[in-house]
Amino acid sequence: MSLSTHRTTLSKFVIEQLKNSPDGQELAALLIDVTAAIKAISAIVAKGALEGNATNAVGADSPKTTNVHGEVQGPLDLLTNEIMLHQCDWGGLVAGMVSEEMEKPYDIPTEYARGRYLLLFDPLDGSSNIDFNVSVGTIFSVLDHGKNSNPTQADYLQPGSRQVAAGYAIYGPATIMVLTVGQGTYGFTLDHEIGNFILTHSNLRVPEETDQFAINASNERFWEPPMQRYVQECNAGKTGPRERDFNMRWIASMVADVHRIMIRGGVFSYPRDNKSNQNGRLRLMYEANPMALLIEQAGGAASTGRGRILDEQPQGLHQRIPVVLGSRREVERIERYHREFDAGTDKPFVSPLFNERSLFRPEARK
Ligand code: AFP
Repeated sequence: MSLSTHRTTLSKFVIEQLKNSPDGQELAALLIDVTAAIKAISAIVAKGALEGNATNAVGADSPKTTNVHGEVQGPLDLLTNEIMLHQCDWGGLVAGMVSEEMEKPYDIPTEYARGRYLLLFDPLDGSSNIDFNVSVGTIFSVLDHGKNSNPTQADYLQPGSRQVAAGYAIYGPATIMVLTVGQGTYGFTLDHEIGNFILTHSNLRVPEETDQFAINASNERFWEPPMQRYVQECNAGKTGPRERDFNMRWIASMVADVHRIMIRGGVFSYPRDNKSNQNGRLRLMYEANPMALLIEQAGGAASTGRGRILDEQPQGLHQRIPVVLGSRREVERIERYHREFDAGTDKPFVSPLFNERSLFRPEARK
């Protein structure tokens, strides 16, 4: 066991990084509360089948609840949601919270003071993977409400560029928390022996060159032509226009896929499709926005395919958004393919299925 006194804990790090920002110490205190919630979630997730409620299995006879997206909520989705709410509602730091698991924003109980921040989160992302022990995570975003009063729904609908902090925790072989307060992206590993997150990944940088992409390839027939073009070119490898071989990885747990990209580079996409929801699967406010800020702060790029995710004006708390993020050059290439498709200059890549009358054409979508 190494108990070096020189290691930087997450608490020390955020207090230091925010010491010159107005209201920075309140934000640091909120991030420390979020960290406490993440430690509790990590402990519960690590118990696996040893603890009755540490599984997401919904028995055949158990009552099933669904969240606002129509997805079945398992016991762990609900428990981790409660942990996030109750670790963060009491300290006079937040004005309100929004969770993937709740249709409406959470109102701070009347007995507690209101703070100036809005906390938005997905308490257990990738939770459909939990029962076979694949990494899952928590994703969160912090917005500034600017006043210590109850927010309206409209107060939450701020573009991601206005986030004052964002982060994710990945519950894998190690529990790692990746955080930004707008001054770079940093990673902290939970030292279970002392119960502290320790700075282990200083100033993360997404590698620019990459040979990897991450996408649910079973949806290929539902994607727009520019995304099909990108993946077909990667799959063509050395013999195709990219003149090199690519690898594909898909864990189906966004935190795990994004964390790999943070470390190894690559591009992650859940693109626009015509399957069930034109905007893909991921939620803007508590999945795409925080990941986009973390990736940009690490030198990468995050786009809808047609524009910067962080510039999107949210229309709803649980709105979905197409996501393309990771190594900057690859994201820019995919944006270019979208531009060429929209301008009709990508003819060699347009199949008869996606011709001028295609439902995917911008004019047909109006
Ligand atoms: P769950 O939290 O319902 O498991 O969803 C996970 C997720 O939102 C995201 O973490 C993955 O990238 C994506 O869904 C996987 O989606 P597919 O099941 O379509 O591969």
